[in-house]
Amino acid sequence: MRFSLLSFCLLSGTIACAAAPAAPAGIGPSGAPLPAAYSGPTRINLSGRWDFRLDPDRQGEAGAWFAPNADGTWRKIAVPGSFNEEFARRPADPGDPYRFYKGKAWYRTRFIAPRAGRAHVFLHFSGTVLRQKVWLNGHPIGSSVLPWLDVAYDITSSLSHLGENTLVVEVDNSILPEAIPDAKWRGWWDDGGLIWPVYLEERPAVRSESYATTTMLADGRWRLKVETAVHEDTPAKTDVQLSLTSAGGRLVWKQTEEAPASAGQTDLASAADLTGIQPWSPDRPVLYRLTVKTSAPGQPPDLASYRIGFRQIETRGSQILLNGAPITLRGINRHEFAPGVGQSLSVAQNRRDMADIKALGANFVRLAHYSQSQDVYNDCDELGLLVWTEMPAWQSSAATLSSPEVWKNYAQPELEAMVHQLRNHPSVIIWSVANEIPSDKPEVAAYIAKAVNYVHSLDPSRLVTFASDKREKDISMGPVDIVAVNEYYGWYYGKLDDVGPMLDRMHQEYPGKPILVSEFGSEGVANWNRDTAKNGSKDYSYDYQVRFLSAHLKQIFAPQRRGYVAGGLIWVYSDFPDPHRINGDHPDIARYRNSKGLVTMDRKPKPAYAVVQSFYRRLKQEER
Ligand code: ADA
Repeated sequence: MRFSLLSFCLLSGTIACAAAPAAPAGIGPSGAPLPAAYSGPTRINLSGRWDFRLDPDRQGEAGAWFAPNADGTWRKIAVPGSFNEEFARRPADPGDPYRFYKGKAWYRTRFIAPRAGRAHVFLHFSGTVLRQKVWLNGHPIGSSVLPWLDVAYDITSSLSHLGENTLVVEVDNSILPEAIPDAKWRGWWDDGGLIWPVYLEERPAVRSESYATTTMLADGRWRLKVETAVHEDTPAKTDVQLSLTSAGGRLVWKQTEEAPASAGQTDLASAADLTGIQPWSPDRPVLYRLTVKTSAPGQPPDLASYRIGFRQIETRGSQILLNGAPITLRGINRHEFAPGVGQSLSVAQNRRDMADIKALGANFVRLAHYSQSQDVYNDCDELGLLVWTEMPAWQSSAATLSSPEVWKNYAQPELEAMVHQLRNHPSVIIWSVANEIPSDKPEVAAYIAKAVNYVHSLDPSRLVTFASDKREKDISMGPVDIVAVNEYYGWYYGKLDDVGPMLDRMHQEYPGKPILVSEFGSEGVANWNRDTAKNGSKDYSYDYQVRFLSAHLKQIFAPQRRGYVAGGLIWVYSDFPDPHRINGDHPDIARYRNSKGLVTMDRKPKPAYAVVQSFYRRLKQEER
């Protein structure tokens, strides 16, 4: 069975997901269709209680657990969800067989297929940690090694329209030594499972398969470019009708393109110069709706509809320009995590988080360190939050990053899927290719150059960078658009006042590039008692968190640095469970969790929240 990659999907205006290369063989995007808003009800949600069993001895495949009637003891589990979260005893218990389980686990569900109406049925997994293999009715469907990304398979030929279908998925959350992420990964809790929704999407024989929308500002006018790929199972006379409407439903632009009658994929591009456009910005996040209707004789039209915004991001010397004007980025990092659900947050919880980040006075968020749920990007589009989004090369080793196999099977397909899945969100302005890697080594500099150039070739309209913790020792900054530094002066090393001078030195080294502080933060734990803390311990008090952030904000956003420091991103919005902090020299009160949040895990604001809020709001007012 053919494995398929989707590069984008939408339903009723909800951008859902996108492509994903599969299997270790390094298969590139096959150009499978993108789920879309149709004229009929074509999306079937497979969420619910599925059968589940662990496979600690890795016997499942040899024992044919994928067979529709495989016996053995299966228990029930929520999909979407994580098996580490669902079955773990809390709080973290090192003896817990589920909390720390790393390995294979099996999921099974049964469903009735839609009546045979459209030519193709695609099966989507919106997010898996870490890898998956899929069987339908006992037949192998495909596999994927791409975590936190949408993966889709064309299941048409294995699907039964007559009776029940049995879908079986093997998930493996063991960490591979050389993959992305690799064995160095300990940056956040590695909950395994089918963490985001699973659903079916029907598509006709002639359909559009990818959508890339670019907006460019030139001489006060907006140019819109829409690129689609039309797929025809067999040659057909095909029309692609594009239309753009305002939020109020007013028709702004319409154009029809003809695709040649030829089997397979044809790339189409349309462009228009438009007047009277309201640009998208954090202060006025104006959205339009683009509808792509692909029609061929004898089939219902293939209809995709999604929201776009007119905005341009670029650098000029050491400044970042949004829609032609310099912008100061008041930012914060965010993990997608909540207690009890791991990374499977509800749409409402994601929305609450993003609205709270907006209320903080921020105009910028780094979605660290992986592609988050599609609804998070939708929220950012709507609320007006600029986004830095990242591939999960978290502290990956030099060996991993310089391996041609890792590039072929993980890095390259992950970068490609990330760009294809998120490129129509106006909020996304920065692609990041790594976090805290050994960027003081030549082989890592070579990786950065390759990754940055590759992402630029996929999307020349956005900025590309990575988060470096090497500061002056970094030798990989040549190809990046922004010099991004993670710094923890006054926490892991140095003094609070060291930040500004380091930024000035970085500017001297890279006078032609904007600088962003991609992480800065200190822990804040309720009732931390400095007097009883061990000698030499860091200060985990709420007071110190306020002092730390005030000192860093003052230096990062100092008026005299505005010309070259484009902004900063606090580490982090909410506390989260952190495997780094299970053992080591962390005080008991800070074990298991990273407490650098401005809000606690259950979203209660710490004193630092109000301090940052008044700083960011003042900054915003000063800019007016
Ligand atoms: C790193 C890393 C983050 C976070 C932070 C910390 O720099 O990029 O993921 O874990 O440190 O709190 O130590």
